[in-house]
Amino acid sequence: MTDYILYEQAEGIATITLNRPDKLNAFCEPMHVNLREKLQEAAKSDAVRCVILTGAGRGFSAGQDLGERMMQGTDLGETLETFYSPIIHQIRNAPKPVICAVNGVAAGAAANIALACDFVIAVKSARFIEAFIKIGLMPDSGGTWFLPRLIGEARAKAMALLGEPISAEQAADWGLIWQAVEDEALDETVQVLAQQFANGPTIAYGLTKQAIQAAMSQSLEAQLELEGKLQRILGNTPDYAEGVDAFNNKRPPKFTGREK
Ligand code: T3D
Repeated sequence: MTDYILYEQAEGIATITLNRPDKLNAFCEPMHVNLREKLQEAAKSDAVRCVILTGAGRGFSAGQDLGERMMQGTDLGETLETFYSPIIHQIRNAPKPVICAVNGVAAGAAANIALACDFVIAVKSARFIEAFIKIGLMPDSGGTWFLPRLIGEARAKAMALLGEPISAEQAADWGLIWQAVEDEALDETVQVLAQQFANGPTIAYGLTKQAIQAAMSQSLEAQLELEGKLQRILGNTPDYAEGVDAFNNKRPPKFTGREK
C-alpha cells in the first residue's frame, strides 16, 4: 500500500505526516485508513507523550480529494461517519497533547482536523479555508462546532458562508489558532513545545484536556464535580509526588508521565 502517512517516533514525540504532496495532501480512502492506524498507535503507546500532525510539501492538506467525488450519489453522511468523524474523536480523546504544525494551506475538512488539535501553530504563509461552501457543502469534521466556540458566531458564519481564506496571522489574532510563526521558524517552534510536553506530566495534560473539552457543553456544577474526580486521579500519580518534592527541594521536576 502507498505510504500516504509517514510516522516517526523519537524521544517521546510521534510525528505523523500527511504525505500526498502532489495532491496537496488531499484525503483519499487509504490515507484515512493509514492516519487512523497511526493516530491510534500514537495515542496508545506509553512511549509517546506528545503527537505532532503536519503535512508534506507546500500545504497541510486541501481536505477531501475531490477527484474521488466526480460522480453524484456518494453518501457523504456515510463518508463522514466512516472516515472524518473518527479522526476528530481520536484527536480529541488522545490522552496526550496533539500539536498541529500547519505548514501551508489547510482547506475543508483539513482545516477542521487542524482545529481539533490541542495546539495549532501555523506558518505565516498558511491560509485556513472553510472551502466547503464553494462546492455547495457545509463545514464538517467538527467545523460547525469548533468555529463558533473559538471565534464567535459572526466570524464563524463569515468563514463558513463565504469560504474565503483566512491568513494564519488573522487566525492567531482571532484565537482560532495558538500561534503564527515565520515560515522558517515552524519546525523549531513546534519541536520546543513538543519536547516540553514529552518531558511533562502526561496524565495531567490528558485530564486537563478532557476537562476543558467537557466544559464546552456542561454547567459549572458539573464541571466542578468533574474537576474533583480528575484531580483525585492526579493526586495519586507519581508526577504529582515528584512535582511537589521538586518544588520543596528547589530543583526541577523529572516527570515520567506514568501511572505508577
Ligand atoms: O466528500 C466527503 O466525503 C465529504 C467530506 C468533505 C470534506 C472536505 O474537505 S470538502 C472540501 C474539499 N476541499 C476543497 O474544496 C479545496 C479544493 N482546493 C482548493 O481550493 C485549492 O487547491 C487550495 C485553495 C486548497 C490551494 O490552492 P493552490 O492554488 O495553492 O493549489 P492548486 O493549484 O489549486 O492545487 C495544487 C494541486 O492539488 C492541483 O493539482 P494539479 O493541477 O497540480 O495536478 C489541484 O488539483 C490539487 N488539489 C487541490 N485540492 C485538491 C486537489 N486535488 C484533489 N482534491 C482536492 N481537494
